[in-house]
Amino acid sequence: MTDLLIKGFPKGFLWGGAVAANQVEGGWNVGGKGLSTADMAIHKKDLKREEYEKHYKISNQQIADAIAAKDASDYPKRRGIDFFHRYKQDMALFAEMNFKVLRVSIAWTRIYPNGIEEQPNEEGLRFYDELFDEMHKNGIEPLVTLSHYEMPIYLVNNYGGWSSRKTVDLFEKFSITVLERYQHKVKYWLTFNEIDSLIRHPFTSGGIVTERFPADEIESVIYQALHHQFVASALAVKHCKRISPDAKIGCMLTRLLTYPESCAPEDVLLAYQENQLNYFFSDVQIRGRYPRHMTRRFAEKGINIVMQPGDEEILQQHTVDFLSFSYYMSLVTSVNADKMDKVGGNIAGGVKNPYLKTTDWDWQIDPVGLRIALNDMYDRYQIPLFVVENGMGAVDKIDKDNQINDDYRIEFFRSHLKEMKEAVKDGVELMGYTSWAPIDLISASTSEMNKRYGFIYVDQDNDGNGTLERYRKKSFYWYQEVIETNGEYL
Ligand code: BGP
Repeated sequence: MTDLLIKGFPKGFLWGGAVAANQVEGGWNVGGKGLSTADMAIHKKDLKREEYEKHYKISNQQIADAIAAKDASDYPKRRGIDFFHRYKQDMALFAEMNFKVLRVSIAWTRIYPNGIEEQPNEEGLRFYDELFDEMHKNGIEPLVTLSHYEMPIYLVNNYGGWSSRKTVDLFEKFSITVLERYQHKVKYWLTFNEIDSLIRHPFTSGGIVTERFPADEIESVIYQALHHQFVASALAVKHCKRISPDAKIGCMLTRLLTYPESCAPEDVLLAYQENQLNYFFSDVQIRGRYPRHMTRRFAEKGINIVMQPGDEEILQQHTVDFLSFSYYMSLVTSVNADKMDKVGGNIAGGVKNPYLKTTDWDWQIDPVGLRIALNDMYDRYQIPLFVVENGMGAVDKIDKDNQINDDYRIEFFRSHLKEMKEAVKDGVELMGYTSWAPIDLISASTSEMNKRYGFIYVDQDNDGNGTLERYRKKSFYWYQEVIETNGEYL
């Protein structure tokens, strides 16, 4: 038995990084690209960092103003970090760090600018062809997310985004187009980024403008939209299996590990229920059905999911091959939360954990939580796992010689990777690890540039000033060595 003891990361472990089209590409109005929800995200400079919800929130007026705005100045996601033009240079840097995999997403609006066209936009398709070719040239395997926080604004304004069943059909068509086109270039696919996030930011994840629906119906609308994404995800799995039988396709969850604040059974039960709710999203995509506890939750909230005949079979028949997830923080809950100190986080806030430090953006740093989460997920599902986002946003200082000594970032990753390695030794089947993000990019929640995640510094400020030059941070060399030694050097 002891000869079966796992000593560390398996051979072929997929080390790399993760980005999303709308946060890096830029080129918002070139190559035939249509306007997306991400192009509506104005940088609200007057807001405090911790007011995440207000950063996300969008009104009819803001959408109209954004559509009328003809440049990128107030809309940082329109410019990204100009990856659209500089990806070759960036790929060389990723290769220098020894990347085996890079997670990217495909902007739906590059392929179908309004989501409804008969024929796909060849120029957009060609861009991703060239991007994937460049990855392969550098020995980097693409891991591709079909939907990462963007959709055509046309579908939002004409159909109500994911609240409409019609969006399922249009997304299915988009999925088939790209699965067919890239079948010989992409072996790893993800369906929806953080599918659970629809309940936290309905516009960013689902194209739902809340003021367009009666306030007392909005929760039902959101869960209906989520059902549509579950069905669309299952259909993408179905087509992936048909088109590329050897490819692997996974779902993607924001893993929000929640601890009870005390050992009072009421707190333990509450934490249990919050974890159960977090797993609802992966349960559907892995087990192929809604968990029974949701029936009670829906009934108590007066939510009635409308299913079309055949939906249950679709969910049942087309489950994913692996579970990928993001892990940034852990949470604490209590029945007495109202009276307790709180922490921020755009993902979720909650009660402050006195044992943990926080990032510059008040996210609780919990490496041991990653080991717990990995073990817990693997025990639950018994399918391979993939960490596809983990990292810390920080304010970096660049000195006059263009050096960035980001020891805090090295410490963040070192502590998390050590715990991840322990989980592998515990027996967890783990396919790979992609840091968020290997290069500085535009923040999903606040559209800031100064919230830096990368091993590579990008010379651009919150207002879009800068040369866009790339500089290697100290953490760049550290991660390079981690990959070179397959995680032995930590
Ligand atoms: C995840 C998203 C990413 C990413 C990350 C960090 O929820 O999938 O797109 O941005 O969070 O969040 P932020 O950019 O807001 O710091």
